Amino acid sequence: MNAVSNLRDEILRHLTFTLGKDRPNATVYDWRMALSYAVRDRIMVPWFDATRRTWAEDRKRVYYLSMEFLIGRLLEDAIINLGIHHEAEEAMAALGQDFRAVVEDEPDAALGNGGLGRLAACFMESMATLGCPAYGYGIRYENGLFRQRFQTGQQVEAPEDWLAQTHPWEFPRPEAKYVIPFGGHVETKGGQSIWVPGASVHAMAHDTLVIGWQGKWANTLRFWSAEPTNLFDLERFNRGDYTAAAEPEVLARTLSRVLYPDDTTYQGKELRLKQEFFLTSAALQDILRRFLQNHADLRALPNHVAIQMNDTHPAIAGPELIRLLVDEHHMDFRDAVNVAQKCLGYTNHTLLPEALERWATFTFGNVLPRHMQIVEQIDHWHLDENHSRPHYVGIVKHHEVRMGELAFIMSHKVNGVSALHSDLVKQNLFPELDKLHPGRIINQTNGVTPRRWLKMCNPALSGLITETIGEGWESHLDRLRELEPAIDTKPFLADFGAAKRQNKVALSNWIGGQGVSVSPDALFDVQIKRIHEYKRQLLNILETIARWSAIRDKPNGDWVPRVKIFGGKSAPGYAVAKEIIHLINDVARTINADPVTGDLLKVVFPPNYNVSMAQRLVPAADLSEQISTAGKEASGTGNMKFMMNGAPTIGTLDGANVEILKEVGAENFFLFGLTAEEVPKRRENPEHSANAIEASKPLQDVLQMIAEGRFSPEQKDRYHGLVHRIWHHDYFLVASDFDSYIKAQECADAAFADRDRWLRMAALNTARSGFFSSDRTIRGYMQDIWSVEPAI
Ligand code: 26Q
Repeated sequence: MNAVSNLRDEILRHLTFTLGKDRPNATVYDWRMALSYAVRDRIMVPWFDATRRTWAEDRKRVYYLSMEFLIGRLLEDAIINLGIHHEAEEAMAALGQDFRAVVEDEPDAALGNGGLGRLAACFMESMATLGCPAYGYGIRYENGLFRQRFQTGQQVEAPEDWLAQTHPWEFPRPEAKYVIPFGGHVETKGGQSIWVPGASVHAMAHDTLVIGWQGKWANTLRFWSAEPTNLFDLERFNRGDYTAAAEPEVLARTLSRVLYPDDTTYQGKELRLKQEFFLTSAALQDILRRFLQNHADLRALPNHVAIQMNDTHPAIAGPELIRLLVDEHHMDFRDAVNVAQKCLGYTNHTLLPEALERWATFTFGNVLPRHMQIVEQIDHWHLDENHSRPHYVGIVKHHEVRMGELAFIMSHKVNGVSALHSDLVKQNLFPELDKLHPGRIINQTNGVTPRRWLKMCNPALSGLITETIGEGWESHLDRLRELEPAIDTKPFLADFGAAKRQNKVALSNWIGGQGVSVSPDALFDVQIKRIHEYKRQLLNILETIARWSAIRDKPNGDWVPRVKIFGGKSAPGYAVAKEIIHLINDVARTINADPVTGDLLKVVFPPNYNVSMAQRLVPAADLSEQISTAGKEASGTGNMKFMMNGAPTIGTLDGANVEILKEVGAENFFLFGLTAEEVPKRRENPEHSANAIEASKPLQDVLQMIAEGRFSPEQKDRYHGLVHRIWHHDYFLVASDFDSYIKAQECADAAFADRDRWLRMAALNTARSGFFSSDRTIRGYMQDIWSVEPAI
């Protein structure tokens, strides 16, 4: 009771003295801010303690460089990790406020596109939980990932403005500011290269605190915002060059303005390269400054600093670190390469050729002339060391700088993000470099934080877990295995089913608020992720149509009611993905209005999928759709969230699905489709999709319905192009996997109809999900890549 009234008093104090609001006039926003400040106050002591101890013990620090941190909401996360959830709820109730409404008033910080950015956020939380001294470095985009609306079923983008309101979780650090140079040319004096930049901006730090589980440790997530070095170039101005005089300011205003919303097709935009250098240079200058505060010899840097590159986006870190060491600290080039390699690690997240970063040497040389020289020097040095290789793969080829090869050569470890993916990185992406540097490529299977993705988003199930196996599982997720004996008992399964049902009822109400009524007794089948051809939302919607058609043929059949839930954004310029969104919405409109199928089939696609929406959908899911073309999804992390929350997977042998299947057992997983080995073989037959369609009556019928305009009566030929592509250019093998997918879906229906069997499967998914905690992943990075010890 005392704890509650203390917190209540602190909230009121902030309402009055920080926000200047009188209770009767306070809005939800005011209450959220007051609660946020009261909670934030409690993180200060662990935060300062952690920083002080790291200094005092001169610990090695991890620096996680990422262009994306998809952190979502922070208030409830802080409350959960501080262990004050009950106090906070009761304090808000005592103040006459609805805790959920207050917490949900917070806008998501959407500084990322999807998996890669969310992984960075989970890693930050796990590093804080494990007491790994770490800094995240990112860009403080003024506009995060765009907001999505549907207009006549089509995606429309609007700018996102998370900073429109005060962001209570950051501290501006005007004293932490670095000059970031761009362009210009390089002069040589006495054998030394001197970069004479043509422009520069300032990078200014904003620190966000990251609190670990139980508040035992806290780290810093440092976001850089760009500022003009001088508002107006007076010299140019006085020469009468008025517009040019404002250029530096324009560059600064655009640099940290917006997140690139494309997560699969690399476009080679100069501004993107500038953003990447901006982040990387600011981070490295900050790292060296911190190191030099209590060390003198930069050759010792690798003993104190581990730098992880989240994909190739910060891969300019290699050349930039060498530049700082050689040009500014007068280290010998070979020594600098050696130091940089020992510090750097590179995580690869994709095999898709269209996503690999390559910069035209023209662009690269214009933006970073000194780095262009260094890249060539690295290339020559590496070639010298490995001459006589028949298939030598260089960094610069065909007038392009290949960032994957650069990151590989500059790192002491390169890792993939699932067992299958890491094998494919070796075999397909860097086969030559793997032979030159055996052992450099390793695997670190992704994970997700169980604090946000189980404890916080699913209080019903978390409560049952704690009742069953006691406290402490949140940071020792392998302990979920202790649930297994209970799974064979009726009362536990009944409670497990009740928790799931509670979540489904809550979701049904929310979906009802969006204008579609769904029954919580139906099977909730969920596919939420970015819209991409390789992820095959198309396969899912084709199956939906086949199901609709089958029910209509036999309306009194013994059907298992389904709700198909989709969520996700398409890159704004990705026309094919946008067409798939349109089709899903058209199909939803048609099916949801059909009285024949009624509650037997509903399709919902709530707009603007984001982290907070995922926290709503995942706990209520019965079935997790992970149906990418085998070999294309590096890992997936949504798959792990569903598993933890007791939703079995229907999926292909792709990414981390392979490991999920291994952990949970084949009898608790709905497997279908071609394997990563079979996929390229199938493509060798140019008729593969026509053959598959001709062999499948249901697929023929589905394609016929779409082509006839059944779902687009106002424009009957709307999907002619789409249907034509399935027949003749089906690169992602939707047709080839269709029948096998239908069968797997029928197995899911049959399993769901047997309630006890289903509950057992679902509960076993939770019980066997311990491996997918990001704590396990981070321990792997700490041991195999960073060589750092936990401080707690
Ligand atoms: C590159 C150049 C220019 C502009 C943008 C980009 C860009 C941005 C984001 C390229 C790729 C991304 C994001 C990739 C991504 O999210 N990959 C996912 O990473 C997850 C975490 O490892 C995996 O689980 C997913 O399988 C993988 O698709």
